[in-house]
Amino acid sequence: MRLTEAQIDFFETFGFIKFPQLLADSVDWITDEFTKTFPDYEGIKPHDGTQRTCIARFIDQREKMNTLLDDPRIKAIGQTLVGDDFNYMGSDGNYYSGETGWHRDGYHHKYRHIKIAFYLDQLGGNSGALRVIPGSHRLDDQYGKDLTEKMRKSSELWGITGSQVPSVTLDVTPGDLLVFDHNTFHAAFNGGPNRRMFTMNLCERYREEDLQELRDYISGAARFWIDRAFTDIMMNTASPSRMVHLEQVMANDGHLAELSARMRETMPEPARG
Ligand SMILES: O=C(O)CCC(=O)C(=O)O
Repeated sequence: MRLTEAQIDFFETFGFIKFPQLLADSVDWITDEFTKTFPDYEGIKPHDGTQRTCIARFIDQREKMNTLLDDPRIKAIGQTLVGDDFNYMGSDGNYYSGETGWHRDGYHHKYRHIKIAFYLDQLGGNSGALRVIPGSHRLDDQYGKDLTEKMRKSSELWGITGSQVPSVTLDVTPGDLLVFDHNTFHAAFNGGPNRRMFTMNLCERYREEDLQELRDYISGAARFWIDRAFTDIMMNTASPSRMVHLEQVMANDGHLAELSARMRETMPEPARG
């Protein structure tokens, strides 16, 4: 499977795309695995609905979930949008509570980073569905620059709340996949205390001269107190074709354990996002 030219062009123009019911046949087992991952994860408090609960390396935790990285539909999204030899850049699993304000996940000029979001509840604009600002991934545009400066000041500048900022709301039914460029501004409003969602992040393979940039990105994972970018189970069960998507990060995460050790000394608990 490859995305169509129309899907690619839509993504490149607007910075996001929805695939309705692409994983409809897998929702039951994915939801079951999602639910089982939280109680099994050491060091995390049960979700009580007052704040976000987040597990990093989420699809890495259980062998069956690892196979999402081998799923032809996920690979087709990755291969079409970030190249045949794309890097898997980790995953997080969440019980969200309440709203998520407007933000970008990155500010990448050279390499495209994408997020694939799996929401496991039916959501609309009044119940925490993801909202995106079309075109906001275009950092080269004056539009993109204006948004960078202004998005956090919507009430001061425009007299409106975050939920009133013009955007597209991506209603979801479990089985849909939402894909967006990390540079795209996104948010969620009116969510309940237990929104279930996990992500997979993918990016273009970095060129040799930019590997320090990749290592700097990987450093960000230290806040989750993890020693390697991927779990042993994800790496040890990898087929040669999965390994294509792991190898560049595996070769560049040697500094993570030391950084994580430092984070453990200064943070009361691993980051929640
Ligand atoms: O669903 C949400 O609350 C926000 C998701 C989000 O910001 C993200 O995954 O980067």
